[in-house]
Amino acid sequence: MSVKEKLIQQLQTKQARVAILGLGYVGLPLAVVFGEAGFVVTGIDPDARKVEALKQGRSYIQDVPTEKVAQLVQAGKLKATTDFAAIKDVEAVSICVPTPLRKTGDPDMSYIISATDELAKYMHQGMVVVLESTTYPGTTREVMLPKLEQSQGLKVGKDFFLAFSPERVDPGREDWTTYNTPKVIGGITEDCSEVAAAWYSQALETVFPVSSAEAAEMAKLLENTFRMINIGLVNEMAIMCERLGVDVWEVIEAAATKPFGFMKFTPGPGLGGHCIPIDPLYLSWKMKAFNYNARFIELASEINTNMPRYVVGRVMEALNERGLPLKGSKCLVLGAAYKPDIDDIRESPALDVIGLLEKKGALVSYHDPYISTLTTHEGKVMESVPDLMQAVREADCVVIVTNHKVYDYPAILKAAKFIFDSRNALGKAGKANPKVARL
Ligand code: SAJ
Repeated sequence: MSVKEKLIQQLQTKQARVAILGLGYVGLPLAVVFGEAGFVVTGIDPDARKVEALKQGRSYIQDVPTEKVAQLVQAGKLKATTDFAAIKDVEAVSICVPTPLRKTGDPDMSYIISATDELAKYMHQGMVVVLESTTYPGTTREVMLPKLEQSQGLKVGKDFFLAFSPERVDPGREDWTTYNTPKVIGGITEDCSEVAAAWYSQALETVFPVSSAEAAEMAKLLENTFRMINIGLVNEMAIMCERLGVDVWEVIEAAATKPFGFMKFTPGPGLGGHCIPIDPLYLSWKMKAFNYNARFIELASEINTNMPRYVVGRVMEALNERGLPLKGSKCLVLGAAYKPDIDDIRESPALDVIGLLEKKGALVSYHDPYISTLTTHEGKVMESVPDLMQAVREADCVVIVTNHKVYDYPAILKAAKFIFDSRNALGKAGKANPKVARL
């Protein structure tokens, strides 16, 4: 029996032991899904607090119920450690580590490199390794493969199998989960694709094999670049409609009645989160090495990055209309998270809006039911105002930045002196209302 056949058999009988490197919002749900499928899973993370929590059967990820973790730990299906040496006793490894951008806009590959260096120390014949972290096309083959082959003199596609499978986790979503979201997977060689797909199909509802790791890496970037560019387009539509004196929200609602060939996106104060603003820049960065300028990505990024400044300019104009200089005006920013109904502030445009308002001399406060405190880009620590309606009444301008569902918008509209609504949170009540201006 070849190494490949033996490994596939171990995977299909769930005898293969699994390790997940990186136990964040991608790795922990994946560890649970493999555990629930019947594998013995060892979660490995340098953060001892995460490891301790899991050992105690506790979840720290919103989407993973503690009961599930406790059950798997109890059944001996889920273990956790900070020690990468645990890899020497497993056959299947999935890497789910962060891939942020540096301040310079270059990819920060340090997490992938350190995880791969650790993994390389313990590589042995009969292993399958899958990278899930979003990255530029070529990472699996150019960065990971040499390290994994050189350390123990193993040959990919013969002694071990290496693939890429993009994570598609959308924190807080309940309809599409790690288990039922279709999973693209592509290997360094055909046999790598086959072995990796054989592993993942034991635990996930739908696996979609592609011919190479690069195809899988690129599929992920297409998914998120598609979103970033369309958000950029609709933001530019908002700017053009304002110049034309046309209501962009009405235009989008009308276009969205088209039952085919159109997908609705909505304008806003900018692009937040750790995926959409960042992933496409991995692609444009990589293309520079091929002397190719990814113009759509650059332009959309420019438009999206400028939206906080555009919103602050509109607030200044609106206050001016009411005889109020922005300088010295009390501005209450409503909603600081990067998107509605979550507690994540990473790359949130609210931080840019607050900083720009303060730079113009406005007296800025914020409220967000999910974000009790925040630190602005300028390093200022702010607390969410304790009494929302009092703050609304006292503000010269309420700037709706993130339209959380929990807000009582009719009450806010009634109590406010003036509102700039960057999300159409007020809906029809905000249209042609003298107390409201909107994107
Ligand atoms: N945004 C707009 N207008 C839109 C949609 C989004 O301004 O029409 C803004 C949001 O306010 C936010 C940013 O863009 O600031 C990103 O929003 P998002 O809805 O794309 O949410 P994310 O960043 O959580 O994206 C994730 C991604 N999931 C993965 O990468 C696995 C993305 O691929 C999903 O499509 C998205 O969730 C989703 O659909 O919820």
